[in-house]
Amino acid sequence: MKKVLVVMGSDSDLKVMEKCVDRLKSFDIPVEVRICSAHRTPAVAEQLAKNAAAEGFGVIIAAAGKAAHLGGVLAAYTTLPVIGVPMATSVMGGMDSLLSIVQMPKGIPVATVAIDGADNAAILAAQMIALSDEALAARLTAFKADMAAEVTAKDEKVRA
Ligand code: RP5
Repeated sequence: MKKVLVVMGSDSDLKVMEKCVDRLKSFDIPVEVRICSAHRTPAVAEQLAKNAAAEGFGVIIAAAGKAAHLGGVLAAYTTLPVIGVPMATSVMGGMDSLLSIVQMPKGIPVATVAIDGADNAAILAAQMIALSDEALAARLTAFKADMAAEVTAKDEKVRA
């Protein structure tokens, strides 16, 4: 199975991104976590992205805050899909991160989830990997059925 590379700009992003890593692991997807900054360690970012496909990764998830260019820089050096996770920030609440990630120039997309959307980034990555993995696709189908059952149970409770 293809692996998922989870990169974040700072260890201060780890607390939020643990949800992403945990969700990927819950689907039995192999995951590697790295701290790498588009601005402080740009050469490392370049190498990570350039080597990712050859190292067996199928998707890259990039979390960053403020001037959040990490996902865009990684996407510049690979044809693997890159999912961006904007981190909430103290000054602008994460709108700075969101706009930095989502407003990519034509030709270099970064699939952007919600501010602090770590869980959805993992699920979207799993759906991408599942395109060529039937067993994982079945696990995703079961995951959706469980979510539906939870909502139905709550609906039945309020209607009782
Ligand atoms: C970004 O700036 C990081 O991704 C983090 O979200 C934010 C703060 O980073 P630190 O000051 O904690 O290194 O680069």
